[in-house]
Amino acid sequence: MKKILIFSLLVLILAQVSIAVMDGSETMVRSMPSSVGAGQQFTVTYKAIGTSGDYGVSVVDTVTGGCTPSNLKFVLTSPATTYQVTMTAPSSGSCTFSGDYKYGTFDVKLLTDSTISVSSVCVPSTEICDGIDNDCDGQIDEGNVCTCTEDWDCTAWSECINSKQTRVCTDLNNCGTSATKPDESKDCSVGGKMDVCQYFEWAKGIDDKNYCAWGIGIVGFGFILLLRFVK
Ligand SMILES: [Ca+2]
Ligand SMILES: [Ca+2]
Repeated sequence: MKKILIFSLLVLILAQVSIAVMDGSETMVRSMPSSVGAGQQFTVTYKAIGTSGDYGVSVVDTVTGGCTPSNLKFVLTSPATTYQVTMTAPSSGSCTFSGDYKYGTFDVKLLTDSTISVSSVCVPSTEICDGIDNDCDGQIDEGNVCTCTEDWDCTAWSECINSKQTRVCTDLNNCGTSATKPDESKDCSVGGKMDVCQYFEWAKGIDDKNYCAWGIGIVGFGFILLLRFVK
């Protein structure tokens, strides 16, 4: 009896937890390019917003205008937050997406309608990461174009304030990552005493710690020789 009570309590707690992760305010958005060439493929992305923990959302989308497939039905479950579909455009016209979604046992909500226009011909351009077959070869975003290479451009170092110099580095390719981002701050000294190496570098207008270390080493070695000679 005691075990049954504990088990029931556990089920009740878990039920409370699973209810708590969704409150009905969750939404879903659909995104796609605004235009596509005749017969080209394009990607439609569905993104779940406001979810946390476990969830399940069923989506039904109807496509008119000749884009295929014309009926989309899927269930998106945790931990994924996006679902992508590859569509093929007709020879001309435009396609409209209209549908709805439903999180768990909450009410059905409407997706905002989306329309994509289809140009009569596919005009080849350089393949870029945009969900469209830009070069009209039948493949979307091929050639690793979605693998972004960071290209950092940094401003000059600021004046030395509170023993720190700063600068701002910007990724010209806007990858959204910072794997190769240079340092944006470094230690510095101003108005204070310079150590022997800093003085040496300042006097010579160089920035090479090895140069200074070698100098100290040579002077030290000479001093030792001198002591031996004096003996
Ligand atoms: Ca392509
Ligand atoms: Ca592309």
